Amino acid sequence: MKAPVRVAVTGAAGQIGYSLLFRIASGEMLGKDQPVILQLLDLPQAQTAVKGVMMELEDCAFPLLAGMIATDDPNVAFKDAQVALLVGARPRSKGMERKDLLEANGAIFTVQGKALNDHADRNVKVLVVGNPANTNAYIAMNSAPDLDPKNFTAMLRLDHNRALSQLAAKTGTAVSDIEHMLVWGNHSPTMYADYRFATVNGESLKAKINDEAWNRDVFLPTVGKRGAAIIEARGLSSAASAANAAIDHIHDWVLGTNGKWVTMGIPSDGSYGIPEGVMYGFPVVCENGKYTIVQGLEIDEFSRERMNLTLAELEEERAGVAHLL
Ligand code: NAX
Repeated sequence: MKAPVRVAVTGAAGQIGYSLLFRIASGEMLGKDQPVILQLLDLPQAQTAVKGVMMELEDCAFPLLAGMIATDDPNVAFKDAQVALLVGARPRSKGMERKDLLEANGAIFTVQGKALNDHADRNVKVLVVGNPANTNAYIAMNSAPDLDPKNFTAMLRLDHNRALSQLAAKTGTAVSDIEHMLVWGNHSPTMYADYRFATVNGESLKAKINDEAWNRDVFLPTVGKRGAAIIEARGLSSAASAANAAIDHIHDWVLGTNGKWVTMGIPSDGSYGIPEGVMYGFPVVCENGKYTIVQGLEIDEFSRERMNLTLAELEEERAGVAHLL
């Protein structure tokens, strides 16, 4: 039996937490032979609800669940954590300005970044889901000077998966037959889902669709505004699909993608002209617990425009939190 992996999850009493924890405990994230210990963080007023979730986790009698704790202290939650899923964040309330939202989340992610810095395993893999995910990840990364910046990532996988399913529907193909699709930039409606290099069963997807107006006027807005469409239909924000994307992200980062491209929000190394350190969605492949940016893709004029637009938004958010770091 392998030694258990310590997985910290914040926002454990929330909607995404409720979809996520059971799948982690059943082995879907780290493998069916990998025991896990769950270290659950939520606010003091949510501790009773976390206890309820833990009771349900117990009642599943998962063979791979080797232990769990609940706490409202990030220093406890992140102790020796090897994977940290930062889901809990301050939602935007009515009348709240973007600036106030950044400020409120800045307060959370500076503290959590420092707690990771001081207590987590030195190779901890951090995924930030809580919005604004890229900027929250950027704040956490910059609050953890002793950890490798590469260990901090933001979730673009939901956008990636949403784009895949739209493309499969458009072309009447299976999601699993589509390869080399990617998403650039911020997890926000400005993201740029790019299928110029995508193939379906080896054939060019772009050639198959052959409709630039559809790309611009239907596909990109549909993927970009999918979160809002789900809130409109369900009365609640996407939770199960977000949890699923988080599972995919960590699964692929830890266990590898076998050459398949996936999208991760990662600190830029300057590739594709994206300034170093910006937490930006890139196409990557993963192997041996490490991701590598797919290089050499040609950037045409339309793509550069879209990549710059989403970059400008991230730069603006970055400037908005600069005083916190
Ligand atoms: P919920 O409001 O259901 O749950 C959030 C939980 O986080 C609550 O239990 C709350 O008490 C807790 N929390 C708040 N501040 C905390 C802190 N400082 N430390 C620990 N826990 C804290 O939201 P849910 O639907 O689960 O969504 C969670 C976050 O994911 C939100 O920020 C949401 O915007 C974001 N999303 C991100 C997505 C992505 O693709 N990156 C997609 C889905 C989702 O919208």
